[in-house]
Amino acid sequence: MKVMIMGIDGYIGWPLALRLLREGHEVTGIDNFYTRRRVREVHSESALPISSMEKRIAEVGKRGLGDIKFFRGDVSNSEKMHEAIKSTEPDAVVHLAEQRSAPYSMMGLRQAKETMVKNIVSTINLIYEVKDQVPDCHILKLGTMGEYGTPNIDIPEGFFDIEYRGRKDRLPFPKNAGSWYHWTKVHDTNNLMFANRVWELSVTDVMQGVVYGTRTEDIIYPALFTRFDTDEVWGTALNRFCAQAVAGIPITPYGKGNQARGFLSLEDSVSCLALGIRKPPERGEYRVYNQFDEYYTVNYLAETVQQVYHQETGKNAEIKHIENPRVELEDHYYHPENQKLKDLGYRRKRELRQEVSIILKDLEKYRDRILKHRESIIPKTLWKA
Ligand code: USQ
Repeated sequence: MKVMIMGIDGYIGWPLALRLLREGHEVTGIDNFYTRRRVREVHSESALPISSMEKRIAEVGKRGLGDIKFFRGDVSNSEKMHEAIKSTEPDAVVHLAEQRSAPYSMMGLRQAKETMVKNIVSTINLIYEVKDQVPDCHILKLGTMGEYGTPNIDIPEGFFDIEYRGRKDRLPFPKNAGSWYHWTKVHDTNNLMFANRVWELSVTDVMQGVVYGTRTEDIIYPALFTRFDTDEVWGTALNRFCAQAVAGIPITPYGKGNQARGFLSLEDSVSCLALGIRKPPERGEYRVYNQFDEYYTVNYLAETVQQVYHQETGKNAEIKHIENPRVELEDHYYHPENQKLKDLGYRRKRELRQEVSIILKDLEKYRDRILKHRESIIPKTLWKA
């Protein structure tokens, strides 16, 4: 299949490209290096060193892993989007090219607007290009589990059956996001559902949990590393906890730390996306998966990192609860479903502790890079500011 990855330079985009090449797909990528720039702005960098896209592609070619065609450009620019789709005519497009940080979107009006425009416009650009040029193309769009929020009832996969005043219907599950970023994903979902209804586009809307890990089966040596962020804006919970342990600074559950989220490893994320490509929806179908492996509380993850770190090194990592910079429930019911991917054939590859051990070992070699940017790890972005 001809697959285009929007956001090929990102944490998930790059390993997905490696996986799709190995599975024999023709891979095209587009990226404007937005995340690299924005991470530099918060005085941080990827803890694992990554080379330029040119060098990455050359490395892949040299090792005989395949050819990647690359477009440099911003997908919220409709001309760039048009050009990329026109010259590629993909069978499937994976859209990972959105501003992905909740804290970034909460910094102020400029960042909130930027997140709204980049995210919603890139998806509407893609919808129109697919409708006009490649109507049979499968759109696989990265949404987020955070679209649902933390309701006091079970979370189904996209839709649920409801009875109200004696009548029944099957409706989209109510959304209740916790940042401007997460709301943009809700708006994307609405737009994709509508595009599917009107033009019968084939869509997979992936409600993904928080991803962790340094490796996939394809990242077998450092020249193939994907980025790994540790700062308060671009780093995510478990990855940050591992970096904090390795750097000898306290692990930071926010508030009480009883807040739960769905999590999955980078390997599982890439496997699931590749599975979604291999097994597309029916023509004209809109399908939703909840893409996570297990749900955990932040405290459980902090303690797991502490225990694994002690086992591996004999050293103690400190856990220090800090005031929650976000507005979120810290004690709540959480029970999302994730049956659909299992039905398609998804099975987790490694246990949480094994994965944490791999992350810790990888980061140990780059401890100095984490420490160099230690100021950027402490939360400064406050939801209420
Ligand atoms: N948290 C801590 N300590 C930290 C960092 C985070 O306790 O040092 C807590 C947060 O308060 C939150 C939870 O961990 O309750 C998750 O936060 P996160 O920063 O790991 O993830 P989040 O901001 O929700 O966003 C990330 C990705 C985003 C993706 C989302 C999936 O950045 O792109 O959509 O995970 S989900 O969380 O399921 O919505």
